[in-house]
Amino acid sequence: MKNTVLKSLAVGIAALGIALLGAASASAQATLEAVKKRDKLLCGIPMPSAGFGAPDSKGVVQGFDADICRALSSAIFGDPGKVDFVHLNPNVRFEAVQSGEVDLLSRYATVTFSRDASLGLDFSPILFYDGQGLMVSAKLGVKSAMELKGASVCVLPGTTTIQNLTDYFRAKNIKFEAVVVENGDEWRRAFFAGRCDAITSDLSDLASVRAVANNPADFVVLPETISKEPTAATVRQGDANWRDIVTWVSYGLIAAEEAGINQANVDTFLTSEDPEIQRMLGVTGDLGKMLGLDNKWLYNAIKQVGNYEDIFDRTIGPKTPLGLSRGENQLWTKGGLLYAPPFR
Ligand SMILES: N[C@@H](CCC(=O)N[C@@H](CS)C(=O)NCC(=O)O)C(=O)O
Repeated sequence: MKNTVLKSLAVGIAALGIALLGAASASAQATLEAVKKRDKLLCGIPMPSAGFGAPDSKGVVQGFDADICRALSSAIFGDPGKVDFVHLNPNVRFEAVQSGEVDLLSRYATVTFSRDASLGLDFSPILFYDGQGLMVSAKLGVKSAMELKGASVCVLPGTTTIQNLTDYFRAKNIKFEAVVVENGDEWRRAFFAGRCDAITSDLSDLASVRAVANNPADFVVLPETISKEPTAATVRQGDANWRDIVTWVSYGLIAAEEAGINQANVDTFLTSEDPEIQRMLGVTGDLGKMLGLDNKWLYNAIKQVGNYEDIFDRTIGPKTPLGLSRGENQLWTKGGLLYAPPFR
């Protein structure tokens, strides 16, 4: 009798455990399910920002950040076009993730300890290694940040930039005046109109600002890099499956470049005898299914959007108006920092 009670209690507890596990994995799948049900990915990107996410003459948003979301859309839907882009000012971007207004911020934020530990956010692997710099008008004749004593500097609120600049200049005993401009467009305009002596942001962002100037040669980026700004995609904390999807699509773009698989040649790799390439492209194994996606998830992303290099070169690389070189954003095999774990 006693035994039977104990047994049924044990069965009951086990059933409860399984039910709880089910509930946990159901809520853990919430973002992917919501995205599939909506038939659209909601992708947070910067305010129109050349090279990262700005509409072209036909109104199609082009840029590195836009393409990261297109790659995700391909991995989820087999179609790069199922993305709605939401342009967000830096000071509202994290709330937009927390509230579910967007499914992610695409490569838009620097990974920092406090953002990770206190804002209910998680990050993908680093998609772009950057650092903060300063840009001035060439006519100012300034050659170094050390010459900016008493200068006014245009900054965007809700970014890492004001704190970095304050810390950097304090250590050097340089006083400056922060001119805080809420919106990206006005921030650029304020600088071009001479409302501040210098503008500060991530170096890639300064290249983007310079690229849209009437005459880019009128502006000079100073030689100092004053911080580390490793940028990544940002997701809500607590949805492990969604984070895995954003993580492995990011790694997949890098791993494809390392394997020599790009948008133009991906089909020739479908007959590759390399077991890792077979798994990556969904020829063998179930990697896609493990993420809740089709096994062709990464094949579709590469075929429809490209590998990391394709995206970089098309949007911000040496042949674009931003003219950025790969630098740290080169594969580890070529002296850079981009490294993807194995696909097995
Ligand atoms: N990486 C820094 C700076 C962020 C930042 O300023 N990002 C740029 C885009 S990469 C921006 O929003 N620029 C304003 C604009 O382009 O409109 C952070 O995460 O706080």
